[in-house]
Amino acid sequence: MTGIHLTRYLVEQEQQGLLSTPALRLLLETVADACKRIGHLVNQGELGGALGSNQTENVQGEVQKKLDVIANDIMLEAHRWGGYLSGLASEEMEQVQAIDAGATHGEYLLLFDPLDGSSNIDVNVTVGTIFSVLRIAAGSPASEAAFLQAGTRQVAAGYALYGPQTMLVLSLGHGVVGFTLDRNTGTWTLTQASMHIPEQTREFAINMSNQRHWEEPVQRYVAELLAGKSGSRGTDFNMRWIASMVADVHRILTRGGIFMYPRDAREPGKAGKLRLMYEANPMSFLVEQAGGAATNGHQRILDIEPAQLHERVAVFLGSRHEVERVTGYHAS
Ligand code: AHM
Ligand code: MG
Repeated sequence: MTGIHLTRYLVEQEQQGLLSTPALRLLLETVADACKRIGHLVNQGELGGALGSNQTENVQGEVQKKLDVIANDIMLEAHRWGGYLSGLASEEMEQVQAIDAGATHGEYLLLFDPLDGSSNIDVNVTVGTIFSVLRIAAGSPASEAAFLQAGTRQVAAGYALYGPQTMLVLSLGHGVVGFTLDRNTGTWTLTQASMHIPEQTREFAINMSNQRHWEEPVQRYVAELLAGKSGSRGTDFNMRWIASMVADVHRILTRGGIFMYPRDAREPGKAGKLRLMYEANPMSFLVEQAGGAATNGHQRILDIEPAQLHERVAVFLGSRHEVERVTGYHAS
């Protein structure tokens, strides 16, 4: 099946009854087109004049990079007249945005992180766009309340990766596939027909500089990984931390591993750093669809009933055995 283009893949999924409506196909193609444009700008770097920071902060109080804002605008503009969406929400916008496309009322909602890992843009390290698609009941207004659905209700999720290769990784709820952008033809070409995360791994990802702030279960788990052969696990573990969740998750979807961003004592009022609706949910959907697991240390991430659009969550995801082990430590 590899070698086919995104459009053909989506049409085939539709013919097999694996993609609910033609509108969803067109919506996903619009997302993919927008990602192509964002990827082009990232790739242009200094030549595109869009590197560096704005003088603005987003709703999370983080300084926005110019490309964060431009990527957000590209995604908004791409969907303004499509008619497939009822509303959009993003890391870079405090409020949800309803779409007024005249007589057409879309039946879907799109949540996205326009440029994940943006601290890496200026240093030419992989960043990406994460997205999640939900359904909205016909005729309902695209208010914030309409977006607050558990991750199990996602009808599609994925990310684009702007790295040595530009890729699009996607799940419609029947496995995970990967497309590579062919720069010669400008087409997303299927290169990974079935991405699968091995159950076992000897590789972990966590920002070790926060170690002193972690809770006891995470201390215990990481200590046994670091002890390696001489400790209770009896084997050595390797560590990677790219500081772009998309890139870390892509590695895990490719060769396995466990990714952790736990809650910690720096900001005890917050459940973690990463956002549930447009980072943890879509990534957990992909990871589960690839045979892995994703929890917040206590429960499956996809089962969390969100209370707020921008709420944060602790994240443990990747190879099933390791995620189950660290989750078990939270219970004991
Ligand atoms: P961003 O969406 O503002 O880029 O922040 C999210 C990113 C994740 O991609 C990554 O896993 C994490 O922040 C890295 O955080 P830290 O700098 O604390 O290691
Ligand atoms: Mg992000």
